[in-house]
Amino acid sequence: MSHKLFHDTYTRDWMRAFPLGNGRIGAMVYGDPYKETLQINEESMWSGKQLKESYISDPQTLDEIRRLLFEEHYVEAAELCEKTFLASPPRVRFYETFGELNLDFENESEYTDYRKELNLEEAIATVTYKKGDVLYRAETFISEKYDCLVHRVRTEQGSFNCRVTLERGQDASTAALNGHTMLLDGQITCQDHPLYGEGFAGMRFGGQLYLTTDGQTKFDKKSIRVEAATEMTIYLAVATTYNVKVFNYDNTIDYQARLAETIRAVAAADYAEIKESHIRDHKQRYDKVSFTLQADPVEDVATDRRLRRVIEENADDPDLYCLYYNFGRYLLIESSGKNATLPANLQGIWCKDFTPPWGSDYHTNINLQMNYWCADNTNISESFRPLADYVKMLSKFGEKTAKDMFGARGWVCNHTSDIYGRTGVHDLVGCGFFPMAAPWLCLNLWEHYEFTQDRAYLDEIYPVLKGACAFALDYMMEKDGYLVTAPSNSPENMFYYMDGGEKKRSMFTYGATIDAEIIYALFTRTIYAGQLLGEDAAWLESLQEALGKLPPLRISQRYGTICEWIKDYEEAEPGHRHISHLFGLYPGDQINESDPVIFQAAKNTIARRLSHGGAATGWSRAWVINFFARIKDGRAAEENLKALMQRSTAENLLDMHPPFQIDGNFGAVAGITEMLLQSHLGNPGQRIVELLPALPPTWPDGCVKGLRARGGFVFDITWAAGALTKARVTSECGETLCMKLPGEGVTADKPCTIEDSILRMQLQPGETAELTF
Ligand code: FUC
Repeated sequence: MSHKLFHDTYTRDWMRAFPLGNGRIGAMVYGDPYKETLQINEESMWSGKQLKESYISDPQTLDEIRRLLFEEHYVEAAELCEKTFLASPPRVRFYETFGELNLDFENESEYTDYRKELNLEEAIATVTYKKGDVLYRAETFISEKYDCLVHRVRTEQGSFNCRVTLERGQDASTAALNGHTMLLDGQITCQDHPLYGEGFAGMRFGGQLYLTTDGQTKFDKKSIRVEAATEMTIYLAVATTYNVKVFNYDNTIDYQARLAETIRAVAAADYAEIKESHIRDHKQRYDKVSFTLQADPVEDVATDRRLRRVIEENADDPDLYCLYYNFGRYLLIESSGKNATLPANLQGIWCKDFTPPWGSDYHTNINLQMNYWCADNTNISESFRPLADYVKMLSKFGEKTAKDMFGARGWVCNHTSDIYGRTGVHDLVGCGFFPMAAPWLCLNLWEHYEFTQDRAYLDEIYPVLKGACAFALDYMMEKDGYLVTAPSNSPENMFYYMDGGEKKRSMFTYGATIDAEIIYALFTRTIYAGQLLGEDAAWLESLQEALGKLPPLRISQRYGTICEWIKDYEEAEPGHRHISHLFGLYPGDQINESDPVIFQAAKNTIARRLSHGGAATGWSRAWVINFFARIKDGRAAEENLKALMQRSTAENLLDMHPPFQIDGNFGAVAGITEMLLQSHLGNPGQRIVELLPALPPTWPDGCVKGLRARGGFVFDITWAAGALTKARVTSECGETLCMKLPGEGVTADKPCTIEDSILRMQLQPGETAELTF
């Protein structure tokens, strides 16, 4: 039930700072008792701009590449592809920091009684300490309603002096206009770079700070000095010239007027109301789920110390999982809910750098998709919206790429993108050539429908799904009687193969297993969607026909694992972090108990990867938790969750790839959810819900409220001594509930039928039923 992260010691380290957000604006609160820093982000602060990617691909070259691939001259095919298909410029630019709000307290006295806390229920960070007798208390939050950051410091038993500055380090200037107002104004410089393209002056941005205090204020060019104060409140508004509706910035946008308007509104409001509305808006989302594993949650031990106990002493701390879970949901609300218009990137919205790892961009060969695995099932569907809008928009850009590059219909994107609509092949063709990114993103879109059953939304996304199918149909080629993707890779692993008696290594191939799994999922969902909407009957037939020609899952003769590629190649890295060939196990559903042979091969696949050091990155470990949940091995799922804590979690509970990468946080929340409730079996029209499918022995008693199943059912589940005791289900949409029972002896307070351990119940929208086990 824990809802508070806290530290009682201070070290200046961004990976110990606490994140706040309102979807659009982010802040990391350091909690420094001398020079407090709030590192600020704004979701659209990206270098780059909308540009025309160039490549020299043409249909003849593609034919030649395919010929080389089908003759298994993979290295040669990759070389030709690198020369022709790689986009120029080959890389996307970066998401970057907005800057810092610094508060220099000019008091070097020793501090005592230190506590820095992040209250997840209220989305407020507080820092308290004493210097001598003077008690300092600071609180920070980011208001959705007023769309700005709010920071208040108060002292008791004495006053404080403080110098306030806005700093960015490059591309901006700051000016204090008077003792209350400070401005930051800037323009992102994009340097000339062979990988990122020509240099130019990019997006404009600005910040306006407004300060009130009961003390005296002075100002110089770049700072406001507050003296003899016992209270100081700062409001900070930030804005850029980015326009999400056109996927570009427009430097004619009057962002300064927007800043002035934001400050005018918040300055006129009452602090108590600003704070109350903030808490109310936040709780409305956050409170939808609660998760308890321990009757007496650990409240008095600092989060970093708890984590260290798990790491150093291998201690069991189930309540830390609850805190981690709550924190993960919180992160998605704060980075993609509320005022967000763009999806959460590799670091959500929290990024302190100008050139962050992997550009803090959108990686679409798993990372962006993983960010949203916990959106609907943990009942924060609203935070999915930015991804839906993003993919819809990206698909427009991807249509041109599909046509120009492949002469294909529909739309495509590859393994990285940005906020400017880049959809070509980036970085290197081995990993960068990943046209399955588009269908995979479409499956995220589809999942949102399955959970919400929102027909208007389905209408909206159906063309995007259709476009991804159209591309896949055109892209696949017939080879040995099967429809295969070519070129293809299994992100981002390599394999050995023989070419003319020589052993070679390649990432580039045709028909990687993941491609067929993604296309299987995409086509089956699109057929269902089309039928539901009564559209495209004949065309849906062609999808059905293509489904019959996809290569089947194969089992390795050597290892009994699922083959990662169309042939039983030896992996170059048997412990590779990507376990792409198990897409069909999770997030797909193609691999399940109905085929025990394949199911066993999937288990062998996980075992082989792990025995070779797999799951070494945070996100990979998070994926493995989901796999074990799907194979109903609660013990192994929990062991991997623990390993995630031990190896890939920082003292502020952010995921470490390493370095910080947020997908592991979100993937793990999805994994925990999957341990408690599954609803992927059956078919899109009638899913089967299963409660506590992978409960670990270390979680004998517990309760989770508010989890969402596909079909629009919200569950509160209670268990004791390792067995389900009660479930309360509310139907949101009036679908028929279909639920797999754990055993005999269930009673329900609403009419139902039970046949072959499957309970069926018809509920009206909004109606609730109680089940006792
Ligand atoms: C993929 C992964 C890496 C990293 C990067 C952002 O390419 O293979 O591990 O997560 O995305």
